[in-house]
Amino acid sequence: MTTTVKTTPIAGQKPGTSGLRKKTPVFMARHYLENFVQSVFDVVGCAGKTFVLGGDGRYFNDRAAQVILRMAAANGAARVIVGQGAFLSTPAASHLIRLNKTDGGIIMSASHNPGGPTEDFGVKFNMPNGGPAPEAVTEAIYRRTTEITEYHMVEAQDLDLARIGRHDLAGMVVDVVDPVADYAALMETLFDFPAIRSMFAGGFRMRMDSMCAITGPYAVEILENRLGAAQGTVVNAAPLPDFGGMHPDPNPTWAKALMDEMFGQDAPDFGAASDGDGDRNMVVGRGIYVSPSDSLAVLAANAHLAPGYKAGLKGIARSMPTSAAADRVAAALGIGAYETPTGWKFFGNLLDAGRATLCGEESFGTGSDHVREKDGLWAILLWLNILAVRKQSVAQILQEHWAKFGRNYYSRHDFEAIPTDKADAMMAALREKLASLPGTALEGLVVEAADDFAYTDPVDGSVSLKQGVRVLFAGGSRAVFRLSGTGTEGATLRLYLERYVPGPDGLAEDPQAALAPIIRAAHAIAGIETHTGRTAPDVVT
Ligand code: VG1
Ligand code: CO
Repeated sequence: MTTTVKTTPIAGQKPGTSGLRKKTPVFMARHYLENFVQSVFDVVGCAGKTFVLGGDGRYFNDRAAQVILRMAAANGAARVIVGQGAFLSTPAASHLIRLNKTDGGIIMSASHNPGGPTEDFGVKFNMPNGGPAPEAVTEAIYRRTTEITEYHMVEAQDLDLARIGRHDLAGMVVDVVDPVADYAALMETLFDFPAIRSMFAGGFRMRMDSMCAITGPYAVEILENRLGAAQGTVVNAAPLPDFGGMHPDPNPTWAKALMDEMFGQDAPDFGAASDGDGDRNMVVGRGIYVSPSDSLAVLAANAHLAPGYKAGLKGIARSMPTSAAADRVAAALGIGAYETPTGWKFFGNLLDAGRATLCGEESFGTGSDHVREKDGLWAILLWLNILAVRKQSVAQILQEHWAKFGRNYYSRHDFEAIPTDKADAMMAALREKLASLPGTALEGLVVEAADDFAYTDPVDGSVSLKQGVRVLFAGGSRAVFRLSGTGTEGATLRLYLERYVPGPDGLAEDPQAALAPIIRAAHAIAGIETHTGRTAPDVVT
């Protein structure tokens, strides 16, 4: 039986950089999840359609899945493909959407944000191409949340989502599938598994930290079972509703145990970590950290060594705050380089149009046209494939890369939980003075240009304004300022810093030292302390 429930709009259901994210109790409050999901169905249509559903297993994932299924049935969906236990990594969900030619999917995740009864939850809609809904769609969903009056729900018992196979929910087909199998099969088509297997057989050692999040089962199956990495290579491999209290954000701060191991005595050859929903990756060599911007550039320069990319790349896209290291590779390869706003949704058109093959963000996101999300394990496997072919260490590969292309020293400084009004005032003041900045000299640097990044999508012509303030210094250094669109508490200021050194001298400095004048100049220009009271960042990556 279908019931129609009267409701009223709930303020603040505006999707951010990647879906709607709120504190879990907010999502669990009466009508909250239901209003948003009904708004999605009202905008994208539901009757007769097939969707994919899964999430990263965080607290409330299981309950939310049952609610979404009951609503899909009530709205007339024909079929929903669900990962067993309502688990799917974000890239695996993207793959299932594409593989089964469905009408899209709903992913339950707040990604790299902590999970648990008092932490974060999130929901986002992905399109039939497997990618996050573009701004026009998320805007329409948001508008719908502001006018919603009712939602629909069938009355039924919970489905047993632990049982793989076909189920019926009030006439709607629910196919519960193994969350790993199709994804692992896709990886086998892209990478030289026999070569990686012989590398492991030859004694190559790896540490993979799944941070008690969704990639555990994927990493155990692919790295240990299929590629022969030693048992126990994957740690924190069981997904937990609160991520075991970890902050599943793979960076040197939150994946500290991995960093300690990789910089310690008897470090393995290669280390990696991934985030809550499995779309991010951090890569570490023995005694050397690989910045995500460098990782994108190295992967682009070496992708042809993997079977899935042996024909070469069509183009490389990066988000604006990501360093220009990948642009230098694109120039050397004679292929297109694209600069997009932050967030994977901006890569979708370039990938669909065949303009870009590889994409990346400085925030530990790398991916390709195999799906329409960034993909943590994919990046880790591409690194392994390159290591297996080149038979060099991560450190050697990085050093040769910098020797050839020069080095883009890079760092991101995050200032978290700033009162929103103060962060907004700082950005407004900065935007006010942009026009007056060119020509200003400070800290031995001269401002060459300053603007607020605007993007015109080359495929559909859509325009996105105010995507981050850029201060460009003579000589190719820059500082970028933007406010996070994924947080759930106050505002987070992201300060992105970059300096290019062509070499051969000066390629082996500590990034924070190499960037010191730019850091000081950025603080002075934006008046970070005056506006926010902060003198030092909370997280440095
Ligand atoms: C952050 C990152 C951005 C990434 C987004 C989603 O967004 O900076 O590059 O695409 O998270 O990643 P923001 O607006 O907070 O800077 V995930 O792994 O949380 O889906
Ligand atoms: Co993520």
